[in-house]
Parts: sequence; structure tokens; C-alpha cells
Amino acid sequence: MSEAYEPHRIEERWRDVWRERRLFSADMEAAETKYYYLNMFPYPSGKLHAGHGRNYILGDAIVRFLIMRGYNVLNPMGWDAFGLPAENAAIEQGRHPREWTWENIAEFKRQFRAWGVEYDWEREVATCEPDYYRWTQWLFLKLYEAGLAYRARAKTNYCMRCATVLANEQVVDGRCERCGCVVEKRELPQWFFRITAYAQQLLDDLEQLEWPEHVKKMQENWIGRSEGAEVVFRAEGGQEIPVFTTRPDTLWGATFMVLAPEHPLVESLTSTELWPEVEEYRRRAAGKTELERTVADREKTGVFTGAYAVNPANGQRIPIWVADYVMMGYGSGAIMAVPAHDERDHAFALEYGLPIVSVIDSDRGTMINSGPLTGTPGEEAVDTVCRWLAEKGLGKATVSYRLRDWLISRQRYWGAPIPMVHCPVCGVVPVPEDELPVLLPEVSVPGKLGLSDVSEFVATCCPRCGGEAARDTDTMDTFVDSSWYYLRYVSANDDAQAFDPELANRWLPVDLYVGGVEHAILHLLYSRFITKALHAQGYVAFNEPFRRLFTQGMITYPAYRCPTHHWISPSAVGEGGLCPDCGEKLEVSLLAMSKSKKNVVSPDLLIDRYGADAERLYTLFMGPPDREIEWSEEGMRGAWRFLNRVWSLAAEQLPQVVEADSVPSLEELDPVGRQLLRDLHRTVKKLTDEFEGRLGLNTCVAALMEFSSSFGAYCQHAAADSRLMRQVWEWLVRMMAPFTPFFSEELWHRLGYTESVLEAGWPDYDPRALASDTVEIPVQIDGKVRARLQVPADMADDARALEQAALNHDAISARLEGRSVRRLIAVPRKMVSIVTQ
Ligand code: ANZ
Ligand code: ZN
Repeated sequence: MSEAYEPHRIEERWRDVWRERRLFSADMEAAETKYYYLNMFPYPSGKLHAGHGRNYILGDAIVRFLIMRGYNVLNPMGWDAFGLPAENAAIEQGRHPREWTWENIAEFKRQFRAWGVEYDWEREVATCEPDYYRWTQWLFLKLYEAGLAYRARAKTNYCMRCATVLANEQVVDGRCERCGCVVEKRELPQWFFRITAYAQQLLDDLEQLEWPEHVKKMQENWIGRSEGAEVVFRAEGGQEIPVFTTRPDTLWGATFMVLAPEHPLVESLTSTELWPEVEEYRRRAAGKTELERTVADREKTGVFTGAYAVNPANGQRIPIWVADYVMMGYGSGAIMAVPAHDERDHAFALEYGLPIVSVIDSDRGTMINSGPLTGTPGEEAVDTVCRWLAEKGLGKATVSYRLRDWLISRQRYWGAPIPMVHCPVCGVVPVPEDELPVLLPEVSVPGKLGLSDVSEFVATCCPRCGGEAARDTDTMDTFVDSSWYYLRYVSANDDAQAFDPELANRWLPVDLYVGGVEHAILHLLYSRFITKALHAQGYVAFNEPFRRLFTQGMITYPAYRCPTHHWISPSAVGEGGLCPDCGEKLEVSLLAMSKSKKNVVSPDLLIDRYGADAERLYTLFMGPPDREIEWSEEGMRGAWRFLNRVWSLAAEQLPQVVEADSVPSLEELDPVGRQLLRDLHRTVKKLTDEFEGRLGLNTCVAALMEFSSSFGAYCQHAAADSRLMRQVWEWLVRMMAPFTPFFSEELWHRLGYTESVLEAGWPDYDPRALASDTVEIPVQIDGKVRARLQVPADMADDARALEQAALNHDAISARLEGRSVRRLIAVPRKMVSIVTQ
């Protein structure tokens, strides 16, 4: 084995070996040692770039470790394949989105294979195929049966020119992203999932999850629980107007009320003279996004309705206004305004000259100007007012959530059709389960228009009365597709059910879920909700889908932007950082690699130049996997040089050690050999701990590099033991296998083995071999030796550690019972002396 390291000569054949030996197929029946590892499945668009490697290579390394460690690993992959980009690409290119999607999938698979990233491909799923979306439709029906799917009117973005509803992401500065038309808001009946029914459970169960704290915090904020009170105000016209407040203690300071423009009482409250103005205000508010309406320091606007209500606490007559800083979707859509203590109300009161009455002493927090409750101390105020409200029948303590129901309707072609029928006689009727899937109609230029334009699709018979009826023409948000795919993998090829409950209970929850933090809220919350809903209906025994979550950081790369137009690829940047097209000075910033910014590095080129193992190794080495980090070609070359060094060492050494067939014990080795063996065990321990713990794989690569260099030095040692060298090679190659699988397979083979290194198992370190040589330290109490400590050599130099070890020693602590230590002296490497009298 004297040839140079040439990755291309070794890589290809191992890809086939892994597949032939089915090394990545889980044994679904044997679940005792099961481990469900899951990477978030990708949206198959374009090509993979080096930044994507952060996720997939990390996952592959973990999975290879788990397999070697003896776990029965379920490691599936699939495609989140419905959605807008496919539809847009299809429109642009005049072809079917399915064709475009499967082309991308083929490309992704090729790139995974090139990286040596392997999955259990027998379980592949694609959400755009009828054998998958049939069960997404089934899920919809289950939610409908449980009262968790309902239809209600909601605002959509509508483009007149394109004659279609747009997703929020397609509206840029209030205009259609495609044609530039001003987007209209239209109210349409749409489907929702009642995720709010699970708000409290979604919050409570976060506690049992091994997820990054910041992700839990994001979910917590998104759910947005607020404790407060509901207080019922009465308008002079008799209408009851409940409000939600987190500050019931400020009730006496409520000097006016504000209703959201959409509040259903606005019409009946507004006086005839003021109606035109109110109506106009409502119309303008309808065109604004929620974000625009809630920006804190924005100028407050509003209109008076002409109506008054009575503050139930003090009987004061207070005006009722309409203003867009109050949202219909939160609390009750109406507020009691307390301008003395709420900033937004304060700004509003100043703008419209409304009275401001202070009811809380600003120094002590005590209630003032509050009738019978004046003088209540701050810390009791909220509870006292809630009790008072309940006694008077005016309100009660309550909880409010920011979380809204999930709007799942999309008026698009490329999605799962909602399995519902509208019958003029029977109303809304679900499609019977045995008639699923409701197939997407095959149309020649799909996408531009929604399903409502395909008349053959719309016309159907009512499943209940058999009369003429119309299909629902909405498709489901793609987040519905991805909210349950982790369940489908256990039964990917089952055409009788969405998933086998027994298998699901055996394999789930997912043991480790790895993906981008951009999914910290929606995807993860929706998946948790779906699992809980299925749990409540008895389909699954668990109520959380992902036990542990790991979010990998992004890889960044310089992005060049020409101030006059587009992004320029770093390789095209002209002399002196000028735009190659117009000569302008380019702006550079470090951004996450992305095709749209043209700052991507292609794995194809890297693999061509350095081989897949070097790219893998560098990707895992570049930094803590959960942190953002910049790609560096130099770092990439460093990884490649490291592999070259190990390769040449192997070329030199393997022929000499291949015959050695026993393992030396510590005692048989000289001090240099002992140190190396100790380092070997320590490196195994280090890697094992990282893989099973915090996943700091970058530190594992560093440990491997450090160990390899000690090993290189040992090989120069005159009395190097060939049995030790053989053991080092065996373990080193196995330890490197998760990181550099091709390289490791090749050396494993050259060590004389015929099976895959994955089948060789993970080395087991010996805890006894970890300790350095020990030193004996006598411990005296009042001048008499009472114990002898055996401590590792490095600890013997540390006086503080010796003192601690002495005090913790059983015999010593027993003797010290009830006595007080006056002096404690440790002499490094010599003794510890304790004086009690
Ligand atoms: C009186 C008051 C006095 C309030 C005070 C706050 C401070 P969080 O904490 O986010 O839950 N509010 C209630 N419903 C609203 C809606 N639909 N749109 C806009 N604002 C609404 O916010 C709760 C507070 O926000 C409530 O308590 C209410 O104002 C306002 F010194 O009531 B508060
Ligand atoms: Zn009917």
C-alpha cells in the first residue's frame, strides 16, 4: 500500500457495499435497541450546496456512530414536495410541477450518495404522491371528526390580474410578487385547525422535551399565555362588551373603550351620523397587515362611534372608539383603555384629548382613586380586584393566548386537496375514507389557477344524498403534509393505513430530530399539535413527537451585491471588488449560503477536488455544529492534508502490523506505549461522550487529529510495539468511520477485514485504562497516618485536589466525625496533614 491518497479510486465501491449489505435498514420488529434518528426532510428545489452539508453530514455521522454502537437505527428520508416554488417553476417553464419536483429529487439523491450520506431508502416518502397525501387527507378527516377542523371566513390576499389568492410571502410591499398589481384583501370561507384547543398542553409539555432552551422559549412566546381578567362592560344601548385585561387593578382608570375595527358590535354601536367615517376607517384598516398595526411607536389613529359604555367599577360614562391598534384575534377584540398606565392608550388619549386618570400610586404601586379598593397594596391588587369582580358578577380571572388557529386553506393547485364536498342539500360533507385519495386533477398547465378553475374536478356527487355537489377546491398548507411525516416512515409502504399504531408506539417518539432553527416555531408546533390530537383520539400512545431536538447552525459565505442590481457570485467578482457587469463597487456581507444570494459552494466541485471524506471532515470540524460559521477553503484543504498524513502513515505501517494478533496489556508496555494506549482509550471515551451527549463533533475531530499526531510520533519510537500499533489502527479507523466513511472502509479492508467497518462495532474503552499512573499519598491526622490515597499522577501535583480527596476518603471522614479541622496542609506528591486540636 504505497500509493498516494486518491479519494476517487476508493469511494465508489463502498457506496454499493453499504446498500448491498442493507446497513442502513432498520429491523422494525426488534425495538429493544431502537433509535429513531430523523433529519428534517427537505423541500426538493435546486441543488444542494456545502451549507446543506451541515445538516445531512452531521446526521450521517451520528447515524454511523449509532449503528456501530449497536443501535437498531431507523434513519429515513423523504421529500416535502408540495408547495409554491414547484408551482412557480412549473409556470415559468410550462411543465408539470411533479416533473420538476422529481428531477430535483433525483439530483438531491445523487448528491447525498456522493457525500456518503445514506438513508433507509426503502422508507422514502414524497408528500406530493397520492400514496402519501391520501393519508394527509385521512388526517384531515380525523381532525374534522374530532371537531378540530372547521370552516370560517378569513381574509386572503387576492391579485385581480392573476385572478388568484396569494400566500403572504408572495406579497411584497403590498403588491403581487408576480405581476406587481396592488393586492386586495378578500374575505373567503377557509379551513382552520383548532390548534388553540391545545394551547395550554403545548405550553406545559415543553418541559418534558430535551430541546434547546431558546427554541422552547420561542414556542412559549408564540403561544403567548397571559393571565388577567375578563371584565364585562355594558354599552348604553344594552350591548355587553367583554374585555380582556392583564391589569384588572387599573379598572377605575378606564376612561374610554376601544374596539377592533372588525369587532362585530361596531355596526350596531355606531351612530348614523358617524357611520360613514367609521366605515371608511374600517376599510382602510382591512388593508393593513397585523404587523403594520401592532408596531409600538406608530402614530395612533381611530374614530369615535358616538356610543358610550359604563365603567362597571365607578359608574362613569365612557366613550367607545374604534382603533386598529386593537386586534380582533386576541382576547375579546375590545379593550378598556387605561391611558394613565398603558402606553398605547396614553398615546391615543393624547391624540384625541381623552381623560387620563391615575389609579396606581407610581411609587408604591398601591391602588388610588379606586373607590372601595383604594389603598390595596400593589402585590395584592390584581387578586383583590378579581375577587371583587367575581362577587359583583362583573367578571372573572381568565387566561388568554396569543396563539391563533391554524389557517390551512390554500387556493393553489400543487397541494393536497381538502377532502370535503359542498352539497346544496346536506351542506358540508366529508369524503368517505374509502374514497380517498381525492386525486389532484391532471391538467396541462397547472399552477396558474387553483382547483376551482378545473370544472371536471369541482363537479361531483354528494356522498350523503347522491345529488349534484361541488368539491372543496382548497388545498392544504404544506405544513400539514410535514406535520405527520415522521409517523408515515414507520409504515411507508402500507396502503391500508396512515401508520401502524403498534409500530408507531414502538418507534416513536423520535429520539433525535435534527434540522434548522427556522422551523423552531411553525413546523415543530404543528407537529406537536397533530401528535397530541392523534394521541387524544387513541391513535398513538405518546403525546410528543420529538424527544430531543438539535438545531444546526448555518454556514456563511461572502455575498457580493451590486448596488445597481443583483447578487454576484464570488467567483465572478472583478478586479478590486468591482461588478463585472457595470463596474460599480460591490457591497460584501457574510450571509448564510443560499442560491438566491449566489454565495454557494458546490459540493460537486469540492468532492471532485478533495474527495467526499475531506469535505465531510471539514464540515464537521469547522465549528460547534449548532453555531453559525464561515466556510473557508483553507480549512477544507487542512482536512484534506490531515487525511493525506494518516493515509501515508497507514501506507507505511499497515504492512508491518497486519500480522499482529494479540492486544498488549498496560503492564507489558513501556511508559511511552502506556501513554499512547491511555490516549487511545481517552479518545474513544471523548468521542463516545460527545456522540451520546452534546454532539460537539468538532471537538471529536480535534481529538482525532491530536491523537493521530501522538501516534505518528510513537511510530518513530525505537521500541514501538507492533501489537499496540495494530490495536491503534483498528480503533482509529473505527473511530474515524462516522466522519470519513470511505477512507475508513478502505483502511479497514486493508487491515484484512472483509465486512464493513460499520459492522465491526464501536470500540469499548476501559475506564481503568483511562487513569494515568497512580501515586500513593499518606494522610495524617494529628501526626498519625490514618489512610493512604491512591491518586492519578497528575492529581498528585494538585494540592487542592489532594486536600479534597483526603477529606472525602471514608476512613478519614469517619475519624473526623464530630471534630473540627483546624489546619489542612497538602504537600504535592508527598502527604496530606490534618490538624484537629
Ligand atoms: C388595561 C391595561 C392597563 C392593560 C395597563 C395593560 C396595561 P398581553 O400582556 O400581551 O396579554 N389588550 C387586550 N386585548 C387586546 C387586543 N385584542 N388588541 C390589543 N390590545 C389588547 O396584553 C394584554 C393587554 O393588552 C390588556 O391589558 C389590554 O390592555 C390589551 F396598565 O388592559 B390592558
Ligand atoms: Zn347532499
